[in-house]
Amino acid sequence: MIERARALVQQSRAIVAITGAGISAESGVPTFRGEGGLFRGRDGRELATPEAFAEDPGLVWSFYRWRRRVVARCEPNAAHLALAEAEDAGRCEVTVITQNVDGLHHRAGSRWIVALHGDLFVIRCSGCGRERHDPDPDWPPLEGRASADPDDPEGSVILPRCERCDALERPGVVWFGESLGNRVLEDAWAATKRANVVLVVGTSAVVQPAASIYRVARARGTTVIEVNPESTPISEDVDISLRGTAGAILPDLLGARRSEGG
Ligand code: BV8
Ligand code: ZN
Repeated sequence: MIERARALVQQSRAIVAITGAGISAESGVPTFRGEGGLFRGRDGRELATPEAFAEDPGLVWSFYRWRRRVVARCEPNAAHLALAEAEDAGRCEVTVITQNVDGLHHRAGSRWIVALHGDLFVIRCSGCGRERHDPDPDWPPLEGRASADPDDPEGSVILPRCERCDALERPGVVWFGESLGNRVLEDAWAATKRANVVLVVGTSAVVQPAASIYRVARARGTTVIEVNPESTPISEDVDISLRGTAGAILPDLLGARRSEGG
């Protein structure tokens, strides 16, 4: 199967990789599920909602501050690097359509990125919508003292306000119940239509509409290859479903040099 998948990828002129939390698992980024998905005992999916932010913006900002700090310490892994190197080599067009908000594809060097769900390091005003990039993981600032755990001090954050209109600033991500920007979905569909091969990497294929983007490729007879240690709801529906980790399989498929010591 891997030989067939590698041949299809190597002869492709345009590759799309649809990625989820699993591609960042080997970098140590906690996914929403399992033990990593809890913050102060709350399920991450509960906190990633407009309702939670309206009810307790300080708790939601503490959650995102914690994730910014954890992610800032993580490094792109061999899978991110393989995609960036394939794009850089110019042998074929590589577009990354990611559900992740950890910024690791960008830090790996990928440039054609469709960030479906936004970015942890983008801050948006909940009033006027002004967006800015803020790489400082120690932001928003804390009031009072930090506790023993510097990643999650008990002290609450100072709620950030927009310089322009004084409304509360929020994380520049798409929460559950919020619609994705039309622009990102159109970009995702356009890239997927152009692709000869679509890789679906490290996603449980549950969250919509991200989980259905690959269908655009299926409808056109484009080859879809899944990479995941576990089977998912789309495993039966794709051409090739490779059981394994992204860090092991992507460098093999994309013919990239292994990262130093990777
Ligand atoms: C919308 C940003 C409506 C925030 C995120 C019922 C049915 C269908 C849909 C719904 C429904 N009820 C509600 C909905 C809609 C909802 C949804 O899909 N809910 C799900 C839970 C059923 N969707 C939405 O709300 C979306 N908006 O629908 O709007 C609308 C329409 C019009 C007008 C107004 C409104 C918005 C969804 C976006 C939410 N934001 N992130 C933040 O991060 O803080 S979602 C977030 O969770 C991620 O971005 C990602 O999308 C998702 C996590 O999923 P995965 O990435 O797949 O990660 P997961 O942990 O689940 O799986 C990891 C996988 O990796 C596993 O398969 C594992 O085996 C594998 N793996 C592990 N290790 C490795 C590996 N793979 C490879 N290598 C390894 N080493
Ligand atoms: Zn504003």
